[in-house]
Amino acid sequence: MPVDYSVYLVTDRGILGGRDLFKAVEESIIGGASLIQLREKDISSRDFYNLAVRLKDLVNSYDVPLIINDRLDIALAVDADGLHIGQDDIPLRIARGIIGPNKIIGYSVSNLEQALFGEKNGADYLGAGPVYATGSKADAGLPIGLGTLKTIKERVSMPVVAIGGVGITNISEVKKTGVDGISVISAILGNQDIAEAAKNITELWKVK
Ligand code: TZP
Ligand code: MG
Repeated sequence: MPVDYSVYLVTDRGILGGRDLFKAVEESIIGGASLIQLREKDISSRDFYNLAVRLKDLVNSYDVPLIINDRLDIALAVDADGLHIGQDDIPLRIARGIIGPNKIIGYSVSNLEQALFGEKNGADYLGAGPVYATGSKADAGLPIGLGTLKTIKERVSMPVVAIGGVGITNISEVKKTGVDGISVISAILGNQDIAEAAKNITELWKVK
C-alpha cells in the first residue's frame, strides 16, 4: 500500500512535559496523523527499544506505519516499517543494504545536492528542512525557505515532506510548493488538546 505522507508526526517527549507519549500518539492518529516517527534523543538504547516495541503495536493497530529515527538496530529489532536518517547518521546506502528493499527509508536534506544524493542512494522519501525557524531542534541549521523546498520537490521524483516550523499559519503556502506532506512536532504535540490540533492540521492540509 502506498504510504500517506500528508500529516507526519515526529515524537518528542520533551514537549509533552510529562504527558503520556502513547496517549499523545494515539490522539494524533485519531486526529488524522498518517505516519509516525519515533524520534527521541538523550535516551538509553533499552528505553528507546521499549518505547519502539510498544509504539509499533499501537500505531500499526490503526494501520499507520511507524518509522524509527536514527537507530537502524532498533528499527530492525522491532520490525518497524521504516527508518529515518540524516546527514550525520549511518550512510544511506549502508542502511539500505542492511534493512533491505521492503522497508521505508527517509532521509533528511537541507539543499538540492543532498536531495539528489538521497534519491540516488536508496531513500524512499525526503524530509526537507528546516523550512522555517524551529524551537524543536537545536542544531537544525538556518531555514531553507519555501524556494529551496519547491526546488527540491521539483527536481526529485519521490515523496518530499516539509519539516521545521510548519503549522497552521503556513500549511497553505507549504502545500503550494507541491510537497507530499508536512512533518511536525510542536504544531501537534505542543497543544493541550492533541487530537484537536492534529485534526485542525489535517483539515488544513486537505484544503485545496
Ligand atoms: N528536523 C528538522 S526541523 C525538526 C527536525 C526534527 C524539528 C521540527 O519540529 P517543529 O516543532 O515541527 O518545528
Ligand atoms: Mg538523525
